[in-house]
Amino acid sequence: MIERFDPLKGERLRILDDEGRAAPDLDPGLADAALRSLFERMVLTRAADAKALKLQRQGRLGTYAPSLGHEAAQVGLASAMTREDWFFPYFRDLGAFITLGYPLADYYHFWMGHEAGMKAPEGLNIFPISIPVGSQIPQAVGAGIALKVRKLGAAVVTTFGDGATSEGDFHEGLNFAGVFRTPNVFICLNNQFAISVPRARQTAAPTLAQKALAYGFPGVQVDGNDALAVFAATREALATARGGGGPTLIEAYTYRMGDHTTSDDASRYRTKAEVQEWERRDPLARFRLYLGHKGLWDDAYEKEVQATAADFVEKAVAEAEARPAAAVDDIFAYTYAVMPPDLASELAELKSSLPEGRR
Ligand SMILES: Cc1ncc(C[n+]2csc(CCOP(=O)(O)OP(=O)(O)O)c2C)c(N)n1
Ligand SMILES: [Mg+2]
Repeated sequence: MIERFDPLKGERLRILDDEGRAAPDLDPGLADAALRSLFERMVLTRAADAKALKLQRQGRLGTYAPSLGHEAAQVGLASAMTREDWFFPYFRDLGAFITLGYPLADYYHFWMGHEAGMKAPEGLNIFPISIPVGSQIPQAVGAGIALKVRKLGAAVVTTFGDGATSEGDFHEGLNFAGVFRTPNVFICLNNQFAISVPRARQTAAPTLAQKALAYGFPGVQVDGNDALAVFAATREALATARGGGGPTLIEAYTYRMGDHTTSDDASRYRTKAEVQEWERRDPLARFRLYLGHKGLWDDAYEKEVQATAADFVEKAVAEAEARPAAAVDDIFAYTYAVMPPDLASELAELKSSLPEGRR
C-alpha cells in the first residue's frame, strides 16, 4: 500500500475523511474491540496530557512537552508494534508510551524530574526519551543492526519531529539504515513547527517523506490525524522491516495544537485562525465520528471511557507523587562513572545554595 503514495507527487495516505468515513479499499480491517481500544487510548492520552499541564502550572511537574493533536499518530503507530519490537522515542510521545503499556506513574515521575521514571519495566523494549533533538535516530539504527545480526525477526521504531530532520543525526542514521538494510521504521511527526520555526523554514524539500528516497528506501507521507492511516502504514513498514526488506520513513503530517512546551507561548508566532483550522481536524473527533458510523459509539460509552481515563490518570498522579522527590545528586550522576572535579565543585555549589532539607 505504501508504494501507492508517491511523496514526489505530493500524494498522502489518508483512510478517514473529515467526516470519519473510511476509504473501503484502504481500511485495515481491525476488529471492533481493537478500534475501540484505539479510541480509548487516544482519550486516555488526551486526559493524561491535560493533567500534566495542570500539574506543571501548579509546580508539581517540570517543563513538559504537550501531545495535544498528536494522539492519532502516537496511538496509531504504537498499536502496530509487537512486544518484540523496540521503541526509541522522543520527548512528545505520551500516547505511544500509554499504548505500549508503559506505567503512566513512571512517565509522570520522569517529567517530575526523576530519571528513574525512564527506566522501562522488564519486558518493555523502550529506550529512554531523548531530549537532544534527533540523537535517538543513530541509536535506533544501531539497535536495528543488532536485531539483524542476531536474526531476531523484530524491528525498531523511532520517532522524531520535523525539526529533527535538519540534524546530522537524522542523515547519518538514515544513510546507514539504507546501506545496511536495517529493520528500522523512522516516523517523523511533522507538526509544522520546531518551537517557533515553521516547516517552510526547516527545509526546502516539498515533503519530509521524500528524504528517504535519497537514502535508497521508501518514504511515505500519511495523514497524522488519521489513526487508521498511521496504523496501516506502520504495520506495513514493520512487516517489511521484520521480513528483511529494509527500512521505511513515514512522515505523519499533523499539527501541534498546544505550545511547544510549558515554557513556550505559541501565540507569539502563529495565528488563532491557523490553530482553529487544525482544531477542525482534531484527530480524536474524527475517530469518534468513525466509531459512530460503525455503531461503536454513543453518549453512554463516551462517558464511561472519559470516567475510566480520569480515574486512571488520578491514580497515576497519586502513585508518582508518593515516590521520593528527585535527589539533587541525580542531575550529575549519570554522565561519568567517576565524577570529574569541575562537576563535583558545581554539585557542591548547587547544594550549598539549597535549603537544608533539599540538599
Ligand atoms: C540538539 C538539540 N538542539 C536544540 C534543542 C532545543 N530544542 C528542543 S525541542 C526543539 C525543536 C524540535 O522540533 P521538532 O523536531 O519539530 O519536534 P517537536 O518539538 O515539534 O515535536 C529544539 C530546537 C535540543 N533539545 N537538542
Ligand atoms: Mg515539530
